[in-house]
Amino acid sequence: MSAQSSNAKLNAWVAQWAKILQPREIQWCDGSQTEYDALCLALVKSGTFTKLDEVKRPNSYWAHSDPDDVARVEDRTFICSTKQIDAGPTNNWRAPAEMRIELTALYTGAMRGRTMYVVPFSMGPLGSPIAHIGVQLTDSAYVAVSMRIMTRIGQGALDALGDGTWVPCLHSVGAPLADGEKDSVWPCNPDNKYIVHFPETREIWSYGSGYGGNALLGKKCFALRIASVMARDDGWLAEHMLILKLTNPQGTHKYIAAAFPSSCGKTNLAMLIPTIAGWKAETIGDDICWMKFGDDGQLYAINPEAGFFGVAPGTSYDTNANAMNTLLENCIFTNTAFTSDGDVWWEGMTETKPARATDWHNQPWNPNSDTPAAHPNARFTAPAGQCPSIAPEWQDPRGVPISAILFGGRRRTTVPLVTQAFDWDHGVFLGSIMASETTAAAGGEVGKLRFDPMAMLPFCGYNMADYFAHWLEIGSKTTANKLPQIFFVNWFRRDTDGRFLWPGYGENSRVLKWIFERVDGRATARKTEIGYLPDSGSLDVTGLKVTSDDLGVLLNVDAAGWRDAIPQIREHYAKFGDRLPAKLNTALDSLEASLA
Ligand code: SAT
Ligand code: MN
Repeated sequence: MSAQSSNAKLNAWVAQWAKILQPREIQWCDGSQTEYDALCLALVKSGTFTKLDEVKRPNSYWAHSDPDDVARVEDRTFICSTKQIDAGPTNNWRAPAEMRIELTALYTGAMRGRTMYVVPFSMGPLGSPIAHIGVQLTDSAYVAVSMRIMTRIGQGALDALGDGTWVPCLHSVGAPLADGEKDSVWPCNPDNKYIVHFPETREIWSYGSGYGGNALLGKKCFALRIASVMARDDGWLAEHMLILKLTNPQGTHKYIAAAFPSSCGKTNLAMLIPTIAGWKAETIGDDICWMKFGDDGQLYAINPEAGFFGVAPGTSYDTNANAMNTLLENCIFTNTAFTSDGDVWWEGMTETKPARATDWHNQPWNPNSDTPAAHPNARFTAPAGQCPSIAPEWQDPRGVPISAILFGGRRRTTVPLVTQAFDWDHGVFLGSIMASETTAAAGGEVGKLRFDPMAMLPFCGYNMADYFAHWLEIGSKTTANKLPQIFFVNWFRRDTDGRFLWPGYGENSRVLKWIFERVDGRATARKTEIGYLPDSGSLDVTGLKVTSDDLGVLLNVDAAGWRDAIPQIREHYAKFGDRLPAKLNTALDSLEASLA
């Protein structure tokens, strides 16, 4: 059965693009299991998918991509606002009219020989006042089935849309097929990728890539870049944050949102198993958080997604048992290894490596091979509903009230384990000066320190200075006691030999406990130049194997390190010129003065 739309504008839009893209046929996706299974079967036939052993991992598939299509491409990502200044200094900008001409030329005939899938989807629970609808046109069946896991697709989304407006999302892998031409296993156009956003008209045009955030347009393109613009215009927040529910031994719970750059452990934190007795953590979302004000003046959050697109390498029963148990069935694995017994494997999954496997290049691999079996940005695509730690209210259309917001990056030095901001504005300041070492989630050098404010550097759809102003503005929309408290965290501190000082993973529950109790006004803290830090004794370290020297470093203000960072922060701020909110410069001046 194919989905049907009575939205005349939508039908006209689809027809208009079909004329340009010239697909062999058009398939409206209804989101049913039957449709999903048929598409997966077709992907097996075309060689894109290999079905995993039905007993070991039912209803699951392995895919390996083109080696030139393995991650987000930030240098090919564009914000096409009318004025360049509105894209800001951190985004690539191109004039919209020019970009439309350039891409329309590429889109012309781009779907020849292929099916165009029309994928209506809801970001957020169907009908939630916090949710929004998109429709993606794509010539990739891999993308269509992935969208079914990652979002709520099909007739339900069309019904929620009614005759309303949607975010149009165009996607082509840019690899038309001539008559009788054999398709490649991972069609794409590596030398011609475009991930384009038109913020003023809220449109997404993507071309040339079939991987992750480049192609599953509901995720970074819509839920962050376009949604951040919608949020600015309409007074809410669209953020690169996980959402976690934390319950104390007395049965009281709070919801926490936390921003970390890609591949810095959001999925692990979202599914963490506390090591401290009596505490319970549950998952609402692992990547994106949309927050709108409720009638009571509090910020309510939904996870706009319905699945996890998580980094596979490093995921194991030790590091993230809830993720491992989410992956038991109904999943797609991309760029992991495929084992000789019909399952998947990646570095860090098990201590013993499989004796034989097929690596992500589709080549024979064994433990003596000198290349990794899985690509460092290999991913699992898994339905959120099958995560053992998923909170019962994860699809509550009203969202969940957020009590605390965490900002964190990968920092070897300087940044303490946890710091509480003095107030909302100071928290925005801390978020704006966040920096992190780069990871394999995007093309480019790995391990390089860069400013990544609020973990939104690659995802903010407008001028980041205006984004800071919007955050400050949000803080003035309600009374201070209704705003989430803001914290700055760093699990990644190392000593000079590169050894991690903090064990991370489940032990991060100790930090979450301190945060929970700070929000309640119970845990004690000392006021420092950079914010409130845990008092000696107020961070629960019972049973923890961390030396007091290491703890000292983790909870110390490295005044010299911060002093050294000030010129870099000034340089970072200078990029924004006079668009930067004055409050942030004032906060930096007072930090500098206090450190002197
Ligand atoms: O953008 S992706 O979804 O491919 C991964 C990420 O960067 O978080
Ligand atoms: Mn992400």
